[in-house]
Amino acid sequence: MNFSPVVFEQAFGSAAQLPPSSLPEVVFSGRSNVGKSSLINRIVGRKSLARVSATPGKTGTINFYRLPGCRLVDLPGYGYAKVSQAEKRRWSGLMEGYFSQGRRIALVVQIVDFRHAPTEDDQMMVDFLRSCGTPFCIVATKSDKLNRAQREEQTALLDGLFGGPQGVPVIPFSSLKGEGVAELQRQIALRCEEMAQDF
Ligand SMILES: Nc1nc2c(ncn2[C@@H]2O[C@H](COP(=O)(O)OP(=O)(O)OP(=O)(O)O)[C@@H](O)[C@H]2O)c(=O)[nH]1
Ligand SMILES: [Mg+2]
Repeated sequence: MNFSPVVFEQAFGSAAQLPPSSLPEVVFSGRSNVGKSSLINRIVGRKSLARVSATPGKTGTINFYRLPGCRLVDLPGYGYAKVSQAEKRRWSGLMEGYFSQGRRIALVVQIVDFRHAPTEDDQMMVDFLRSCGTPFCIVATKSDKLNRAQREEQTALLDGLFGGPQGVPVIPFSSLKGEGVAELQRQIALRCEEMAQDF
């Protein structure tokens, strides 16, 4: 699968605006500031396709990027404490809207911070993904910030929570260094090709 001919399509501020799925969708989910936009840029090999920010909560819309064989969907990050109740409601509306439309989701890339234990919100998101039976994988990003001992400890923690024989792939990742890029691209291509047969 070729990731370079990617184009930004549209940003949606409400779920009602979303067009029906006409391509398999690959969804990027994670808490605010975890590194979703950086990861998208890295897997498509573009420096600034998705906006990266030092201040959390920058991606407040559902953003669609189009590739020949799929759409990449950048969801707004969750769990940022400093947003208003109204913003939180808008976020829930967007997420519930997106996931309740029977969209053709090839893969959800659930992104967590490799340095920390998954937050309650991360765990809720994973429980939700499990309950709807959507294919997903876990990406542990910012791997470049861990030393070897921390890495071993965090790997054991994440494998215990999400991996194992019945579990999902847990992919160590670094947008800075490029670790995990090829493996994630492989997962995306695999799921999209499987789903493409149904379109
Ligand atoms: N060292 C390191 N820093 C990273 C990595 N990924 C992201 N960052 C930094 O983390 C911060 C947040 O990155 P974004 O990609 O904007 O995160 P986001 O999840 O899209 O954030 P929102 O859209 O605001 O929710 C930025 O300062 C990035 O430079 C990584 O793999 N390694
Ligand atoms: Mg973002």
